[in-house]
Amino acid sequence: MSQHISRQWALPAIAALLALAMPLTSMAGTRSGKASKETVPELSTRLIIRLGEGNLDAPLLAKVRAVAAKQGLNLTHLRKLARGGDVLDLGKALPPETLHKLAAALTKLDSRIDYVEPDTVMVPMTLSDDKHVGVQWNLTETAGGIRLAGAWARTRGQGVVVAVVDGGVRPHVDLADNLLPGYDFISNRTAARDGDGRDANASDEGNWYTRGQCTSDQLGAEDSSWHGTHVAGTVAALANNGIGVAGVAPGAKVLPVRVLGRCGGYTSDIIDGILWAAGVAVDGVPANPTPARVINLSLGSLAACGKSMQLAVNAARDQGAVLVAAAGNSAIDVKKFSPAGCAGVISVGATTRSGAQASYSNFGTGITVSAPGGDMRAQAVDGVLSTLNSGTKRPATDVLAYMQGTSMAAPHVSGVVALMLARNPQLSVNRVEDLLRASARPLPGACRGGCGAGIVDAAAAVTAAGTALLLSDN
Ligand SMILES: [Ca+2]
Ligand SMILES: [Ca+2]
Ligand SMILES: [Ca+2]
Repeated sequence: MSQHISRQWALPAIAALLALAMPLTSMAGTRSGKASKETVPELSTRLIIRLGEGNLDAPLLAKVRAVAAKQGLNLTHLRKLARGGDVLDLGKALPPETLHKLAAALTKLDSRIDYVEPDTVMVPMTLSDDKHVGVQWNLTETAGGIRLAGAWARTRGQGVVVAVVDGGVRPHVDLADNLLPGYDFISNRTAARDGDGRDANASDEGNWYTRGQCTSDQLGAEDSSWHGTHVAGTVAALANNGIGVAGVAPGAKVLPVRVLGRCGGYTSDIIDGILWAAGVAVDGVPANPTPARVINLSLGSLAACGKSMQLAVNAARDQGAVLVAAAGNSAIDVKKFSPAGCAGVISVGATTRSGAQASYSNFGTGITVSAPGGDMRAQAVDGVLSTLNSGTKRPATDVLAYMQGTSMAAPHVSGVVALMLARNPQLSVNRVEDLLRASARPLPGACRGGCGAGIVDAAAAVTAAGTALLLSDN
């Protein structure tokens, strides 16, 4: 298997995609080292309400509406959530602190109300998006890589579905054959850019925005990131096809679940996406014909895990899905972050090419394991290379590009979990986490504040999964 890996990265193979990327060379390096976006408080127009018992009936909704009206808000009921709770729209965007106060006041309004919480906006966990072409140190190098070759000798993830709950995907030539149809859960048509609410087409339509559209403090404009395509490529880009990159689990299939559009995505859409990915029925959406065993969440917000998100995580786990979340890029304790700070989620910190904790990575006892997220401050090739699109707004041509962030670290772990489950489909959600921790290797570089059990080790994890298989057979 290892000779196949080296052939995959031979120069002629890379040259094929380099040709596609040529028009982009003038952009190289221009967006490196930019401050992370997810630390900026995002505006939300929505609340989630959940009752301890019964349904949100018209009289209770009227009471809630009356409180909102006193603050000049025209509150409306948007829809029910898949596993209890309702989404309310306030008619206008409020800063997080205002929304929290309103939620707290509404929680106390009636004894039937279990809680009201902000429908927090989550964003991708990427730091930068420079476009270059080179080698995949993250999979192979001794210092910072995940020791993939030894795992591929046993499995490439055949038969496992990995949901990428993200911004949707582009049908990149080095990825398309591993993409399932998926679904688009973005309920806001402006954010979705596809002219409607939820639909069966999970294509990424571009998440570019102009100055002042997305944040309360009027930061600058952003080009489309094609983040979901990059994350999906790290999970399962095609291997041994003579072009581009290889994913961690090229035998697995990616289920694209689109939840992030312009300005990010609402928690209410993300939790419905998570539930659907795991095989839970969601109102108004056809049943998922290919439920995922692994759910990758390279997204988040600077907010502790909310009750609605925790309930969704619990329900997905009950379906047998392993949830893997980016720890976040704010260099703070992961417990202040969601969904990485939720219980029952495999929370992934980021490491560099030399195997040290990445300076931006969140940390803490809540980190399960670490994985390559890259650090592009010195040079772009120290980032994580994967599939991307060249379009600055609308999609254009297929390219490969380096990105960095815990967004890039999480799909390494999702891929490794897919390899483990292909090796041993009987592994429980808890057993996967135990084996991942036990098989991780210590960081060869520095870590402050907690990097979990170490850098995920694909070869050791797959071996551990196989050993568990032998034991369970006895
Ligand atoms: Ca749509
Ligand atoms: Ca769509
Ligand atoms: Ca390839």
